[in-house]
Amino acid sequence: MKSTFLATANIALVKYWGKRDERLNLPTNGSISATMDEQLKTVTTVAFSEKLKEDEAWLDGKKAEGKELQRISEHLDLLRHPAKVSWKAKVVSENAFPAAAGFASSASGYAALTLAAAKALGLKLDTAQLSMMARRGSGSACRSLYGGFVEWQRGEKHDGSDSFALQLAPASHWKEFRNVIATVKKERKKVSSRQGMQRTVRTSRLFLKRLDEVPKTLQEVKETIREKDGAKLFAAVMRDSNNMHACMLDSRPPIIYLNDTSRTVMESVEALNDAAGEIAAGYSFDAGPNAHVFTEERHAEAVRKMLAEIEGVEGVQVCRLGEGPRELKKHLF
Ligand code: 2P0
Repeated sequence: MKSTFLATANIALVKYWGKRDERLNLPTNGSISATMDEQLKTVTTVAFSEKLKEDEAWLDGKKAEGKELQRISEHLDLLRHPAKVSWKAKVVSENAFPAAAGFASSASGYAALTLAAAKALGLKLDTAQLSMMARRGSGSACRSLYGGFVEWQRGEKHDGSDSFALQLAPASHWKEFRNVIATVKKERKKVSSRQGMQRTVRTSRLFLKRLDEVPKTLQEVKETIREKDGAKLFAAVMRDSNNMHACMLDSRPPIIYLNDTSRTVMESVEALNDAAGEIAAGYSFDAGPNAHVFTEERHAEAVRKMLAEIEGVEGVQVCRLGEGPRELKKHLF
């Protein structure tokens, strides 16, 4: 009745921003991501017991309460239901993300929670089914079920049964691929992705144009991954990130996640590409000012040095593609 899994974060190359069903976390469009290595990991132990009266969860040593605990409990209910049990659970989860980096841990968190809970309950589910379960906890979590490059299919059905992730290529396909992450000092209180997406879907007209574009971008990005064409991939990634942030700005009231440091990163990457005479790197930003600069091994050191010198950048780390989640024999309690 106890199981422990490790899962790692994923960063979208083509972004998920918008839901067509908020309860089921069904996206308005498909997305493609790169799963990161174990520098960005979450380890979660789940144990079900007849003796427990309530679910309890400890996240990075802090007891979860209120809405946070409720969200975890509701996720456990999704797994208890097919297992036909009502036992409560104890959950302990530790993030090994760089201190104060402020990375969203919901993708690796809900991936690890889903895998550990399903295993502890003895559920026999395939990876696509587990991906669908993880999606219910947090949309982007469905992509952390696999290593390497991953596509989350939008799906068409109202019940979400065709909206899950699949692997496009394992980490071994592109060993030279890197994500140089710059942690940027935050100044403003952020709008949650959940609220932000809702606002964009409801108020942005530009977003309708984005939805026309994304299927073409997905096709293009899949091809560049297959061919390991860095220049074309990085160009597409920058365009998609900028397009998503343009839709955020087009929302009412506007949502602004980027700051001066993020903009300096953008200009510096453009300058580095100009100097190299090729598109050696491409930036991407999520719901915050941190920068993900995708590149290949031969340019990674130059990108790292460049980012480290930018005012407002608090830390830089070079990540590789990860192999995906795995079960651990050593439990957290
Ligand atoms: C992504 N983001 O594709 C996009 C890009 C942020 C910007 O997925 O409401 O935490 O739990 O489904 O997955 C962040 O959203 O949102 C996200 P929910 P989630 O990675």
